[in-house]
Amino acid sequence: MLKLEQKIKKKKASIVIIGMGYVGLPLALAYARAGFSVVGIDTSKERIQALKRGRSYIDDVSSRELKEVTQKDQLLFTKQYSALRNADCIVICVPTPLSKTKDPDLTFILSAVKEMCKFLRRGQLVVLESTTYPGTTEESIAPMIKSASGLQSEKDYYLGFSPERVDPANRKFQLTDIPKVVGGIGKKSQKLVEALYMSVFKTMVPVSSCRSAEMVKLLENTFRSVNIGLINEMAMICDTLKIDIWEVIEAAKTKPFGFMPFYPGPGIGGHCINIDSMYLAWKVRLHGYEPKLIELAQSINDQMPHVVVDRVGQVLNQKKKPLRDSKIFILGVAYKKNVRDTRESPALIVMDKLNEEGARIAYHDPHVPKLKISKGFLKSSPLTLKNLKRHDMILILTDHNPMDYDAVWRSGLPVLDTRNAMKDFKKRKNIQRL
Ligand code: SAJ
Repeated sequence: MLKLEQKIKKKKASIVIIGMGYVGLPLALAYARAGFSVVGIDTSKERIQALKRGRSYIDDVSSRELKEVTQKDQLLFTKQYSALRNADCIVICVPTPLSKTKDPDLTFILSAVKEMCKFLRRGQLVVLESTTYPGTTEESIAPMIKSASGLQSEKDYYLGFSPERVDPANRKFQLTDIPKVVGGIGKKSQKLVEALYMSVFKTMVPVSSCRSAEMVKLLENTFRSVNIGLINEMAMICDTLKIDIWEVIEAAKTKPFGFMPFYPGPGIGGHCINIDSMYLAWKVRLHGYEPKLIELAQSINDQMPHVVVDRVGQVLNQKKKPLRDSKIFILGVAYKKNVRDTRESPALIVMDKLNEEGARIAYHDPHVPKLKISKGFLKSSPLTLKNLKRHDMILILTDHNPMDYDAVWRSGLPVLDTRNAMKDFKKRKNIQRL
């Protein structure tokens, strides 16, 4: 057994996690609570200061949990990459966004690897968790480390990939309950990556290579993007045929096999689903293959905010009101329910479009006290009957719960409910859905 493997198994291995975001911080906490000595590195001074004071800015990590491990010095935080000198295992959890031209943007990974190479030494294990296209670890990271440090993977140090499967605000699955897919650049690396994750995760899912592990994640999220595209198209088909898509989905999901429900909505937000399939499409195009289904789903999903704006116009029309100067109260602006993240939220597109059409918008979101849209900043407006009644209609874009949908119903205003958030209300004459 490799010396490092023994150290990991005895929890004597020191772990350094680069990137204290919604992936890295919960992972750092999990290792610290398992008894490892962990250092979290982040380039943000504010984040490091907050973490040192035991203040968590990640919903899935409470400040209490954080204080428990930082007080025992099991989990330390620093901006300094020099902390990597004493690391046995290094896990990279930095963002992989899209560039302005919708191509993969690996700048965060490459700058983390560049800094890491200044301190990388023989015998260390490096694992990348950031979602990226197949081939990144083997074709970009390993050669970059070789040229920057002279160290050869599998010989001088060990290298693997393990996709993050953190689902923000998902209370059903604890991080360490979620099976961990692990791939190594060679057999020794594979063994060490497995040993590292086996010390905190309940189930290992070893695959044959880093590129397989990279692809697993992209399949998982492209599966979602394409199925969301399908159900959004089904919603438009049912609207055309005057069929209730929501009733159809509820009935279809009674099939105990071969079906998985997805729900129509105002489009895909967040920093996973929308982006991951574009990473895959970009990579495979380099090899001369033009992915069709991925692109088509993307275009259907991108169309949804505009479908919503058209439907708002129809709802107002039914009341003989033009979109221009109508007052629209928007409920929920986060990209999905019960989160505060508004990155890529379809609500931002809907709100900008409504503004362009001359509508006057206000919003209420208990998780988003203020919001920046093209026209400037808006503050969350109180969800009170009095305030609602100042408007011409209500548009539900995110189905947070709890939320006072009763007040919405009592307002008597026309409601366009794009998430079926008010499905339990029996008297529905004012409520329309996608
Ligand atoms: N959405 C729909 N209809 C659906 C499902 C989602 O319109 O039926 C929309 C959501 O409102 C949101 C977007 O799509 O705007 C993405 O939603 P999501 O449920 O996929 O949530 P994410 O983006 O937070 O995805 C994460 C992913 N986790 C990781 O990448 C580790 C994904 O793999 C999870 O499956 C997903 O959470 C989850 O299941 O909640």
